Amino acid sequence: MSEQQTVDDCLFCKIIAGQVPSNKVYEDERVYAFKDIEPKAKVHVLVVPKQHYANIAKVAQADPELLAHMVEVAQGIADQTYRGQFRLICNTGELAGQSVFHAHAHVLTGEDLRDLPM
Ligand code: IU
Repeated sequence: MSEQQTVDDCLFCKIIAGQVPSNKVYEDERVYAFKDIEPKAKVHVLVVPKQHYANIAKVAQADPELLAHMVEVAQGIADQTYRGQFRLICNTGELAGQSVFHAHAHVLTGEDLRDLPM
């Protein structure tokens, strides 16, 4: 897939393109990050690659540097909100709980998460 490729019926491609509104918290050439509409923690942000991949394993396979960059962005969000500490979740596949099939990492932070179930 080319750098610019999007998938027409993909919600996250539409959010990245600005066709669907979102609460953006960060953006650069490779990733877009926005607040999850159903937050599971005080800070719940989705870090999404701009290029469409079906899941995080595909990102790792095709572009490991992009995966590393997503983690770096998650760290930056946690640095600004909760002393650099965060939980990173990447549901991979329907049976794992993935419901949007454009790769994303859930960044949970902003509070003590030790009692929050996985
Ligand atoms: P999942 O790991 O694929 O289940 O995560 C998808 C997330 O996308 C989930 O936490 C939803 O609340 C979130 N989300 C959103 O932020 N905005 C939307 O319009 C939709 C889902 I649909």
